[in-house]
Amino acid sequence: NITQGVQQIQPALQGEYLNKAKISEGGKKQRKNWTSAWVVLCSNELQFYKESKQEAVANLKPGCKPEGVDLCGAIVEWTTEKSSRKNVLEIITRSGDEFLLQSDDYPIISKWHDAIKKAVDRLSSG
Ligand code: I3S
Repeated sequence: NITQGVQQIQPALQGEYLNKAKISEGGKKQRKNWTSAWVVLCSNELQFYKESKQEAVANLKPGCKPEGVDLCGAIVEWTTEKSSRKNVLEIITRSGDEFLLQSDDYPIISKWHDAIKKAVDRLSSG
């Protein structure tokens, strides 16, 4: 049952809307396209939903999963070079996918930076 499956996920950080752009896939540069995504941090992955979780649950079709980013071995850094926007966080996965996360609100994005870094550190030490 999908609803149960989604509820079993225990987020390390509750969902929040952040601006997101995927700029590389498997090491290959992609055209940047900023969108607003509902972001949830679980123990080993970052999940992107189009809408807040409750709505996402209702919209999930059997077999459909949110877009998940494997944080194991990922690199998380602030970047001032990959965008002209302020408060931009860069996440590079082990498989060479590269994402930018951004919020105009520094305390918000800073909280996500710290939590994602912590999750990555925990995964590499465990
Ligand atoms: O890194 P880029 O290519 O300068 O990123 C900009 C572009 O994606 C641009 O769209 P076009 O590809 O249609 O020109 C976006 O409108 C800009 O927002 C991107 O730059 P910022 O600095 O906002 O990340």
